[in-house]
Amino acid sequence: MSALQPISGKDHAAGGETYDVVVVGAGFAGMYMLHKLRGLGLTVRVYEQGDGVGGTWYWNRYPGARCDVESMQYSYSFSDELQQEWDWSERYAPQPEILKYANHVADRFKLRPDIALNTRIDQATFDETANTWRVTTSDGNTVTAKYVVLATGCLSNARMPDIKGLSGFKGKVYHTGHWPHEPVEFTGLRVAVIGTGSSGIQSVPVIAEQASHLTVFQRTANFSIPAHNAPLSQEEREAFRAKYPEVRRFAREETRNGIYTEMPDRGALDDGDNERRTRYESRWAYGGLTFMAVYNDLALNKAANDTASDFVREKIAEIVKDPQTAKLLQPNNHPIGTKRICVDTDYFATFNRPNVTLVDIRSNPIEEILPNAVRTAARDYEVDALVLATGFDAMTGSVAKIDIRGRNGQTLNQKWAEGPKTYLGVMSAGFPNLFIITGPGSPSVLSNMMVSIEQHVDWITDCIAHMRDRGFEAMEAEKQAEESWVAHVNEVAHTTLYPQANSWYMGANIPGKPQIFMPYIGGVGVYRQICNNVAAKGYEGFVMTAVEQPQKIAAS
Ligand code: NA7
Repeated sequence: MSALQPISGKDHAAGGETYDVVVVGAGFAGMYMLHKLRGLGLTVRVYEQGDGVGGTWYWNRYPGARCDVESMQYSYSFSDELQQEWDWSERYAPQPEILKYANHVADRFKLRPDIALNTRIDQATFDETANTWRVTTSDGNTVTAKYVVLATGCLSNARMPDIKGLSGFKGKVYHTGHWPHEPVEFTGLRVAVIGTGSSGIQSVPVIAEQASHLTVFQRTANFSIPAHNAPLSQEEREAFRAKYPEVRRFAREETRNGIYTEMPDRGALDDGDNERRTRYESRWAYGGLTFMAVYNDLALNKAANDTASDFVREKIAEIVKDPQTAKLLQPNNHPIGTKRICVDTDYFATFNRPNVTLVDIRSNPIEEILPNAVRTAARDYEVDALVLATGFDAMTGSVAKIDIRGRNGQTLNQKWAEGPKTYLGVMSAGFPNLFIITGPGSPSVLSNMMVSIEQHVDWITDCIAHMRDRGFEAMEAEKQAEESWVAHVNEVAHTTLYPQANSWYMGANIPGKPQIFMPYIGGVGVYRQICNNVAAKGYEGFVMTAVEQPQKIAAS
């Protein structure tokens, strides 16, 4: 008999329900995890703090929010019926359409009955005697589960900047990562956007069309490539669908970032100036994240990277009419691609509008927010509304908000005080039966998240089935395996240019956060192979334990 029979019912000791698995978060990771675990016949409860499914696409509903991976690829591949029947309207779907897709998936696979909305998980404590987790929800209930899966998302913990006077601002204050569900109207208002990462870059052109005046406060100029977004025709969709088997296989197995694209076979310095320029022009005209795939050494070799960085800087100077504004918009403190490259629609051209002003807060920092203005060292800018596009406590922020206690009462926050430590990004030693989807130490945010989510969910499902079939009660990463993996993740990161940027990949956007390169940069295909090999070797680097058999008493 398997050790893990489907269980559900009252746990009298805890006073709450008992499940095989508790999943935290009902974004794309949590929903697929639920679907797969149901396939094993397990009882699952998903807890979601929002009042709807969709995770990051539920919260990030700021003007202009859309995906930076093409929608035909930023979508589930696990169900061919789903990928054949869903019609994406544009090359890069806007946020409302992605949220609609998430809701469609929830309905189509009848996921909702097992998802508790408006419920935050506050605490999870491992019971070493029972090999189970006691999970406490924000409404004060405690449930018990053999496994907990953290599907909490990597960019889900919006970060409010610590700016003096912010709470005393008299107008409306919005954070792009926590946008209200009610319509927001900027018509006739003087608006400030603080922050020029992806969220700022996507929202600025849209807000500029509504506001009477828009002031953009920029601390760091970012590289952005035009999306060249456009409606998808039925023929384009059909053509793409016809090649789905190969697209999906290639994205999973052969790529670094989970995006089906041409693989570069040469370095930037292998071409002369004219040939290089032609290639960059052609990728610029194509648009999007795959700009970095022109050459195979842009993330590795500074001289190679400089050629791409210079090209984009020149493009900015061509687009922006005022030379001083153009200069400020040209990124100059990090190699292109070492902060997540942005994908925009008319971002740089927006600064040619008479109602848009760019303020460089690197040379003139914001000193405080007054009730009606943003005060920099140089002057005050009167505004009626503030948009904070200041990003997230990425990768670890949402996990850190839960009080997770593993063996010997150690908290995950204590263990990760000097930076996240995981084995393969899926488990942390000392926290048995606790899985993380797209956690630090996995390709995660460096990839098409859909590809990485599906890979982790499939791997975790296989792992739980393996344990069930062999009667294992607990699974845990070995400390030694974890240490080697953490060292490997770090070592690979430092063979690239990525650590040269003060990015959220490094935790550098959060004061006091340890600066460790968090995602695994070895590539999606390579990583998948490593995970598959680990599983094939009986989950090498993990310890699995069976329940202790009662001692037989010798018959007298
Ligand atoms: P990002 O990429 O972290 O961008 C945040 C921006 O806000 C960035 O320009 C920051 O400047 C700026 N920032 C942060 N704190 C402050 C303060 N206190 N004062 C002024 N400016 C500040 O977040 P996004 O939401 O745009 O994008 C996150 C990801 O979502 C993106 O990569 C895509 O994958 C989707 P800094 O660079 O730190 O100088």
